[in-house]
Amino acid sequence: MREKATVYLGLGTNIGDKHDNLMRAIETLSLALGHYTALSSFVETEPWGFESENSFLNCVVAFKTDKSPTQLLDITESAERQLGRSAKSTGGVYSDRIIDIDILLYGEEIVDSERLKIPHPLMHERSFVMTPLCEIAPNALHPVFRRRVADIAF
Ligand code: PH2
Ligand code: MG
Ligand code: MG
Repeated sequence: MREKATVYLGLGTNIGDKHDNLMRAIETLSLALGHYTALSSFVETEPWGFESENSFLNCVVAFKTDKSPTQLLDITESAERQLGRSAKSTGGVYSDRIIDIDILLYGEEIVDSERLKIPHPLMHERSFVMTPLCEIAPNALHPVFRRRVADIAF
């Protein structure tokens, strides 16, 4: 069995009851991963990378898990489907969504497969990720840049 890794997940929603969507996502993830070890504030953010009249509610949540990165991806995708997310955005074309769950960091591992890239390739460019991540994990290491989250966040 692999050692437990601390994983950071970025959650976002911009339609429906956003607070409820985040709470239900965290509950659904906890059923598969156990209770979270850290949870950021919920922050209201403007849509990044696309236009929408619907602002986002974002947060970052941490779990300790012995699931592999791909098992973790299965769990996050299944939670998205359970909460009613139908389509995934493809090729950087974003749309309104009930819930999006992205794997940001998996310990200090780097994963670069067709299906999964960790660290999340755009995380450092997104304040809706870096602000809540920095709140709960300022000392976590970004294994590609070899820098602490607090030193990358803006
Ligand atoms: N997610 C995106 C694209 N743009 N903007 C905000 N504010 N919050 C998000 O979670 C978000 C976004 C792609 O998943
Ligand atoms: Mg996303
Ligand atoms: Mg996603």
